[in-house]
Amino acid sequence: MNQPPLRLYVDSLYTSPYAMSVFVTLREKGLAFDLVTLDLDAAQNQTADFARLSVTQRVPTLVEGDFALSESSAITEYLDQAYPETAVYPADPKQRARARQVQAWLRSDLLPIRQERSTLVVFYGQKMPPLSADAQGAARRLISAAQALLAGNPSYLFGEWCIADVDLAVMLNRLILNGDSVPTELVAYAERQWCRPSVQEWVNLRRPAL
Ligand SMILES: N[C@@H](CCC(=O)N[C@@H](CS)C(=O)NCC(=O)O)C(=O)O
Repeated sequence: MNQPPLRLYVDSLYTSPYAMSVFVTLREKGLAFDLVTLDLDAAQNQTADFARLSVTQRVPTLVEGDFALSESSAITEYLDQAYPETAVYPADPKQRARARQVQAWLRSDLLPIRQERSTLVVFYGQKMPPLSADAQGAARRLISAAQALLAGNPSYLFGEWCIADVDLAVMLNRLILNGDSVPTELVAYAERQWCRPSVQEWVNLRRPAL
């Protein structure tokens, strides 16, 4: 395929679930890209150059020629429109909208889980203390929403794999990989998403020691 050069900025620990979502999308679509890491602890995302590119000073940021875009779900939606050959969203408009709903919800809600089960659990095998009452409430909401979305235990949210499956599996794995209680059918669902080669590639990136 003749494509403009693509560059993806991600965090140097490879722990950003948002960067992972874009990385997996690029891999699923078979698009060549350069992966550039920024050390967020050293504030490399706050340099003037990156601020100009990203607007938000956050990773992930995708650069395609003279176009740069941040916000992971905006990037994955853009890539799906610009490079439609292999889709990462459902074709059906209602299912596609539902996939966007799941992505937006995972990014805007469940804050206590994101705070108390950072992705260091998922990508560095760290173990965190027991969940607070707030986080237990968020975990209950996550589990009941996931069970409703996955009623009948399908392999994927919408019949075929889509990028929202990866995002949901990361959120479930914040709990599962810490040893928190999650129903077995959701554990099996998360494991299924984790086996995907594009996901394994991100999981197995060589991470610096902390
Ligand atoms: N809603 C954003 C979240 C991006 C985000 O939170 N990025 C974090 C890394 S996980 C970041 O760049 N943090 C650095 C900072 O905010 O200074 C997305 O989906 O891309």
